[in-house]
Amino acid sequence: MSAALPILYGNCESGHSYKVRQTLVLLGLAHEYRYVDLLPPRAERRADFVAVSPYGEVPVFIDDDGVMAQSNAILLYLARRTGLLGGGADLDRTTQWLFWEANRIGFSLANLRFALRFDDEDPGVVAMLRRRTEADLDRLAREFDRRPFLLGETLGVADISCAGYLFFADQAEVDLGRWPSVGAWLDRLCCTSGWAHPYELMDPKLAT
Ligand SMILES: N[C@@H](CCC(=O)N[C@@H](CS)C(=O)NCC(=O)O)C(=O)O
Repeated sequence: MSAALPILYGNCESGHSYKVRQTLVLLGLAHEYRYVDLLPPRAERRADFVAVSPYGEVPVFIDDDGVMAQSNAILLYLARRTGLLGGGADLDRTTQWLFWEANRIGFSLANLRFALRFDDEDPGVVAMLRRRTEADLDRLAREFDRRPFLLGETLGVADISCAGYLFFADQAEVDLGRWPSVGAWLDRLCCTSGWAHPYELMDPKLAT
């Protein structure tokens, strides 16, 4: 084993980076958080990141096993390696939710927020993303009408992933008050020891 800590490259506006760092924190896995400024063009970002990043995006996670990108792939890797947060007997259902998130919330709400906050708003695109976000929240609400967490009684990476971008709902002009069971689930997550809001956990001052 190398003595070097695992490295997470991320950014405070990136819900995908937040998902990984929140998982590392909840698992108690020490790591070095390296901040990547995403404003410069890809080739001009910090050189150590450009050298390792397979897709030019954050997050990127590096440990003794190598370099990994794609937030949900990293979550799956961490859950499987530790057998925790849905990585044990529930691994197949965890995988199912992570794939859902990548195609739904991680697409709809993430891009709705991006369009409204960082991009030129194309009204047609915004309307499509809003419809899709609302459908995704309807779907999540059906789960939390029946169970406290996506896998049942305990928190897993499926929850961390599906919740990640919901902490930016206000920036997407989405009122979560319409989905009270989703709000109650987010409250349960926030009560979990070690849980923190993205802007707190991803604060550049905590990074190298
Ligand atoms: N599917 C990827 C999405 C990663 C992603 O979209 N990263 C954004 C920040 S949230 C990024 O690096 N944007 C900068 C760029 O594309 O140049 C994942 O789940 O990790």
